[in-house]
Amino acid sequence: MSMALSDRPSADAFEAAGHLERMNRDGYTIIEDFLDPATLRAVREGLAPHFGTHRGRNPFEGLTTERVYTLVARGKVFEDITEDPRLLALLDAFLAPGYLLSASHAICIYPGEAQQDMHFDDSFYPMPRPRGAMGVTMICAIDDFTAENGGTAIHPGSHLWGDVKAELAKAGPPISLEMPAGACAVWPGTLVHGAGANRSDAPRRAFTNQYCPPWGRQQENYFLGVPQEMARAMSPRVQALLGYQMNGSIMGQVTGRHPLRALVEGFEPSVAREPRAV
Ligand SMILES: O=C(O)CCC(=O)C(=O)O
Repeated sequence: MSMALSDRPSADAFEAAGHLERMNRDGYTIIEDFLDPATLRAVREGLAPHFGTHRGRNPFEGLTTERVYTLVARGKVFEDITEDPRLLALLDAFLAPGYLLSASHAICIYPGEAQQDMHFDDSFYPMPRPRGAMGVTMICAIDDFTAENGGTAIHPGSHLWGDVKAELAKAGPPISLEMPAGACAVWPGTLVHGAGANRSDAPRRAFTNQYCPPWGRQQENYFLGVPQEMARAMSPRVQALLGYQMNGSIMGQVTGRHPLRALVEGFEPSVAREPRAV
């Protein structure tokens, strides 16, 4: 189920300034009413068939945690959230125009899971810290986040840290991100955090979208992961967020043409038709 156009959230009544102030000062902000009850229900229903089939493959994914990747292509509700105007208003302040969706997945932390290693989400862009954010993360609670069930462990203010290892060694314990189901937290990719340990007797479900600069490599390869017929049916903004856009006049071209041409029905790369050396 997806929202009717008229019910879609708008950025008009959204107080971006307060959120941006908190992101800059504390390294994160919480949008309490991010999902209305109908959208939260649609998210739960959309994810139900995917949960319960596997576990993470290493301690970072979480050996008692389940992840469902490429969420943006798993339902209209996830597409709509990916281009939510309130979220885009915050992204606009941190990332250059033409920013991309880098990762989109659901995370279910089962009881007994240990705390994930502390990390920051744009660490794979190897520019020294302290620095501005190269990415922005949104994590949305599908179940209430509590200190017991794995609410994300975060170090407020750590987005300003230089040497993360040295700072972690002298930092006190992290705080737990506690928020109700349907709320989301947004932070610059420099915030030091990790999924919390789940000491409760119920799973903690969430989903997260990460965004990166227009010149950055995305974590997920959406050209291969999202079938072209699905991408063709997405909104122009979501197509652009997946990478069907140019950055300047060169980056993103497909054999010298705009990448949106690759979404035209029947598209075949020109090299498939043209002479080829032996
Ligand atoms: O699930 C969470 O609370 C955070 C997960 C996380 O930070 C990650 O997997 O990179």
